[in-house]
Amino acid sequence: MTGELRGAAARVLAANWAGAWTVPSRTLYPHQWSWDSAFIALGLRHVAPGRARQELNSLLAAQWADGRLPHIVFDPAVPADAYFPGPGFWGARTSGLVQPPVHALAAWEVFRADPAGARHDGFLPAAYPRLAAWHRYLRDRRDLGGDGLVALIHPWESGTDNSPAWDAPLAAVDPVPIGALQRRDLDPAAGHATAAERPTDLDYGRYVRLAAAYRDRGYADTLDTSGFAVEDPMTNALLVLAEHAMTAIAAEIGADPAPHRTAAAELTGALVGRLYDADAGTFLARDLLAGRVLDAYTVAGLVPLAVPDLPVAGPLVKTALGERFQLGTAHLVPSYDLTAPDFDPARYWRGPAWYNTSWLVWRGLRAHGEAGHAADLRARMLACAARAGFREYVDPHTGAGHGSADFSWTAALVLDLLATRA
Ligand code: 2M8
Repeated sequence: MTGELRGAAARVLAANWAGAWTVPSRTLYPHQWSWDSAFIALGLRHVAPGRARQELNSLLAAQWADGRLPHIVFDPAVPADAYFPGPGFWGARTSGLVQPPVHALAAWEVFRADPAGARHDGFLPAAYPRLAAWHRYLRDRRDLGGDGLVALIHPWESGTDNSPAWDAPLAAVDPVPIGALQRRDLDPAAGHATAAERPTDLDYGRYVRLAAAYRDRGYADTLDTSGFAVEDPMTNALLVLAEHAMTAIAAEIGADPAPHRTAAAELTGALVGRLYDADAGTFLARDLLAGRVLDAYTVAGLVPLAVPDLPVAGPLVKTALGERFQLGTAHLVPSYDLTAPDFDPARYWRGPAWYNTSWLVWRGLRAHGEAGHAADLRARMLACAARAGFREYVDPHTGAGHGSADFSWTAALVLDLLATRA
């Protein structure tokens, strides 16, 4: 089975290769997405390390002068109306939003897969200053709460776009009228998703309102002009991992690792101090505008388990094993609390289980000495992919596949799991 699965996963990535990067899916997502490319590179490194470097390089080449890495880089060869909101909406060749910072981790792992090839290409010396500027943008410009954590100004920035955690802050946003939306994600002619699996029109109206407002104020990152501002535990945890990776990258290329070690420690302290809820046994996001904790149990609250030296790993594992996430029984790690009345097994980030967040929890289990649970989760992820194919996400109760087929990060992370035994 292993050889077949590996071959099938590599074929998905080959079919989705667009020349210098990989599209997340040929149907739903025809451009380059930021954190998708990082996960894709983590898998590609096992079958085509040169392509993995190209994947990251092409994203880094789209970096803005202020350091941000855009959440989507549009392919000029793709018709302008193939995805909404596309280049016409943004008036640029990229979106102006960002996504979680998985890139430095990916760059380091891509280097380790083929040090000779990477050294020959000058991969890390070229990537390092760009990654450092990216992290500086997040830490300086996006610390909207002034407490040392990154704030997100749009649900799309979280990667878990439709998370129930965002319902309360989104409720305050005036939606763009449905008639004005040109949703492409629901177009059946283009082989797209069913409405029951995607965000509602009301949510889309709010996403578009927030994105247009950010664009129209020239991407100014200020709390008082943001209609949405949240501190997300997953984004901040991933920045900790990214700074740990920068420590290793700096050492490899002869730069000073100390600032990255300091940044990782500071961010870990702020993450635990500000977003961990001991009573809940998980990390919870915070709404900066309303000054309240967003008390939805989501997978984003478990992902900090991937942070090394996390002082609260024990209770977090307990929460993952408990009734809300049912690690060891569920198929992968559900995106949302299985016991919540509004849990939905098929709708976007409101219940289904995804491979990237499950892979991060798997890494966390390994990092904190939970080898048995890690091996079990790995086996479940591989079994699901073997049965359902490389689907975008799965029903955590049945393992049935949902969303796009031949989804790139699913194939990539399966390759990574296959390359790692435990
Ligand atoms: C989903 O997000 C896009 C917007 O960025 C969409 O719904 O159209 C999310 O799952 C996000 O995490 C992912 O990066 C993107 C592409 O796979 O799709």
